[in-house]
Amino acid sequence: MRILHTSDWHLGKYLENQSRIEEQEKIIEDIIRVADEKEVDLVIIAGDIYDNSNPSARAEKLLYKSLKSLGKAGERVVVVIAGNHDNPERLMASTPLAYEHGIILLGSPNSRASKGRVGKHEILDAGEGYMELKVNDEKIIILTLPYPSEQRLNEALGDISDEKELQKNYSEKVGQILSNISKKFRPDTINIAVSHIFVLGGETSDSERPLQVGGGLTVDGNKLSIGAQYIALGHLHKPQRINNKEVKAYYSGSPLQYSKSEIGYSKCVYIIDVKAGEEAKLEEVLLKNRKPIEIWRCDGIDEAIDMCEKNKDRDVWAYLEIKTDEALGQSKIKDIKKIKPDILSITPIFEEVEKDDEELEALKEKNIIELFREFYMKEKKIEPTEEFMALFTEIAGEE
Ligand SMILES: [Mn+2]
Repeated sequence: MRILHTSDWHLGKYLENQSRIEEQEKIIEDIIRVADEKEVDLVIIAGDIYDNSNPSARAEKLLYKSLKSLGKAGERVVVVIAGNHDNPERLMASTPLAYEHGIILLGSPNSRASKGRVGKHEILDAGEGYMELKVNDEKIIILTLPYPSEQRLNEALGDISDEKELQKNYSEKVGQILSNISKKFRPDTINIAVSHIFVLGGETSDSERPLQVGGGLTVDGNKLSIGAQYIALGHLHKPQRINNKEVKAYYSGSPLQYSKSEIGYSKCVYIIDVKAGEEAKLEEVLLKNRKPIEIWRCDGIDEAIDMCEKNKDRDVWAYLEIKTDEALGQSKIKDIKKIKPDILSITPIFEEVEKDDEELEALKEKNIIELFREFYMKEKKIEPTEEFMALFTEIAGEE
């Protein structure tokens, strides 16, 4: 069986108030072309389909159109799970229309597919967190763990009355669910899993919303050691294998650069060839970057205007950083954006005044109270009051 693994489409996402929907339309056309050319049997989209829980009509239309093309009138099966950006119920709402197109949508860890026809194929068995499919004469068991928020995780674990069970941490609970459902794996079937989780040690970028404030919802890679031939993951936007040699689990990454921290590498989808009882083979198919994000560093406003003139016909997004010793006026900013509307932001970089050794020595001599008094006078242009200084002294913990 040949599988295409993609994730983190983030349909409807904006970058610094600029819509990316046209780029998304094009990149998904590319992914559909890869699926066709490679004659893929099964497509997995591992979460973060939309960028937020209330997607625009245009984003929804793009998803439906894309899934329909990927399903190819039921010739292919498409499995979609929710990520932390998706609303699980919303994602599953089109289920009544989906099955005959070969599309299975799963929102929560305890969501289940329906047995029976899916496009031209069949779901032989299904329960919470797993399904057995018959795709063109091959049988495959897919464990499905859509984004497990702590609440959804506890719901999936069912009635936990035991205090000890409740005390288990996130990673242990995810491990427990995976190990439970992995009992469905059989030697005569292809055995894979799909989830949207953050595995410890993964390399992050600036466009993933942390799964939880403080980033507590991480899973130890060892918990994924469940006998799957391949685990298709979503959440991290850089394509990567998880940091565990025993487990064949990959993040496909997002198909587009969604932040400037994603400039230094290519985006891709994975094609996996897998048979029952054999090791899965993986191929990385690179995606074309039609509109890269760039950072332009310019020495002064004139050089910045020059840079925009030179690049105005190139299809790129640009962050503009301008070395300057004065604030940039609104009219200058307007001028720049007129030349190159795809400037994402303009940041003035004020040069640090170099301090000579003598000045540094003098600074060392001063205590924090004196330094604060000088700083205050420089900023406010007046002497701080005695009360104010007393308050600062108290906070600073000095005599
Ligand atoms: Mn994401």
